[in-house]
Amino acid sequence: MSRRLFVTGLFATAATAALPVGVGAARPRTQVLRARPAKVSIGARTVSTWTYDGRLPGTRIEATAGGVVRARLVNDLPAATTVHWHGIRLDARMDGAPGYTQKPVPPGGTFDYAFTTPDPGTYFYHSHVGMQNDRGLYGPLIVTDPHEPLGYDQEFTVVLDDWLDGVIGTPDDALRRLNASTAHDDTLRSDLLGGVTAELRHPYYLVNGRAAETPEVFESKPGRLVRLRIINAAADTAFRVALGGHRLTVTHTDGFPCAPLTVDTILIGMGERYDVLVRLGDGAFPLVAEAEGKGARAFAIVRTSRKAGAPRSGVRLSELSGRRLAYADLNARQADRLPRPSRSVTVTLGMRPSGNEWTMNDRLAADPMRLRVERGETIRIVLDNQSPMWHPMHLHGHTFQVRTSSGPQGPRKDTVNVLPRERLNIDVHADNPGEWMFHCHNLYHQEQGMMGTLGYGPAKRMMKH
Ligand SMILES: [Cu+2]
Repeated sequence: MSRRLFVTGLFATAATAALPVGVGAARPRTQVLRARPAKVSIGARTVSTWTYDGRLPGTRIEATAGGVVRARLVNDLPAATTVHWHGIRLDARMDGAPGYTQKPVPPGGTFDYAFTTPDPGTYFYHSHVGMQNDRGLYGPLIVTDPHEPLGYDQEFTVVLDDWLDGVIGTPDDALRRLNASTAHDDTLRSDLLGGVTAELRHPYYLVNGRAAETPEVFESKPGRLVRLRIINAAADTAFRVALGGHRLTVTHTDGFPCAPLTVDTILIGMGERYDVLVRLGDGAFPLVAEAEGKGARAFAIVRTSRKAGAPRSGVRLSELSGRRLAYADLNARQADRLPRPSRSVTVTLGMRPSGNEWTMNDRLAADPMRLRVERGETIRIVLDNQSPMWHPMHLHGHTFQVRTSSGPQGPRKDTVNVLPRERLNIDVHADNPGEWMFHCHNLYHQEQGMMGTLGYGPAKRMMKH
């Protein structure tokens, strides 16, 4: 009896993965992602790095809600790799989690990803092997809604990144330097993030692969209502984002709609996404992403007038210190609110005395914390940060609801920033069987151990690789 139920469950998953459904879902073409070393211009200089197809960011992949993404990873790197589809509630076999859902693809190998994208929204894809995401191995993944309820005239994808590869060595070199010391750089501080905010200074901060000196220019017209899809693909940098002379109406958090709210600035952690609407004025406006606690910024220009002079990258913006979005301001729409949790588990975020080992329930990635759930239940995870740094915690395969109060409120998200000494509740509805990574999206913390799992049924052993 139970076996039959199990098989039925499997079939349901396979059918969902294989069949495009929804309005106008044509058979999609296969997107080839060739991971390869390349020299790319970040505007300020040319750097040697690892990319998808020699582009930075990788190609914008567009899908339709209910449709299917087919992507062939071709690995021309000198190292094994995978692609993770960040935020997508997909079939676990397609999640690109090395050691959990697939063996990393060796040099010269290929892997065919095919999965349904059930929920519209702003997502991204990136390598999930080692420090590769702090190279150029990332790109936007936009899932459009065939019944898009938002009216707007134009949209821009704004991918933020911190950059060191090919400038001060590789990210692997940077990780080795961090591991050789027990100290933290005390000068990287932000009150917003509760103290020391990052592991290291990146020499450049990028919008769509371009440094502030030679910025990306988004062209539009006065009076247009534009949708900015803001993605933080950085390894170690939270950004405070503002558009000079404008306020931002937040409409989505991590792909999911929220009750619209207008603010001056948003703080976006690694792995988070926000969609905002802006009615543009007449001129050339600075789009600033302040690298929080790092005394530097990513910068782009939104231009609606040919005549207006270009703003300088160092321009002071009052919006950056204006009203800032807080999680407590955000509410998922009624249809996306999760049922009441039936039980609660605590996940303690910690740091070992070495200063470069980060733990979940006192465990490191090599012998990870494994939360167990049963399909259909809703659990509350209490994220209890007893470490001295903030952590953007990301759960694969699910979008949880952040509970900032005891009521039904709170946004749907897949990545949430937890400040030092903070306890934050997230509710997870277990509707997507698999063994899922649950980790800090500070890539340095991830590689220093801050990686656990959330899985269905009895604990499984990791694959050897
Ligand atoms: Cu962390």
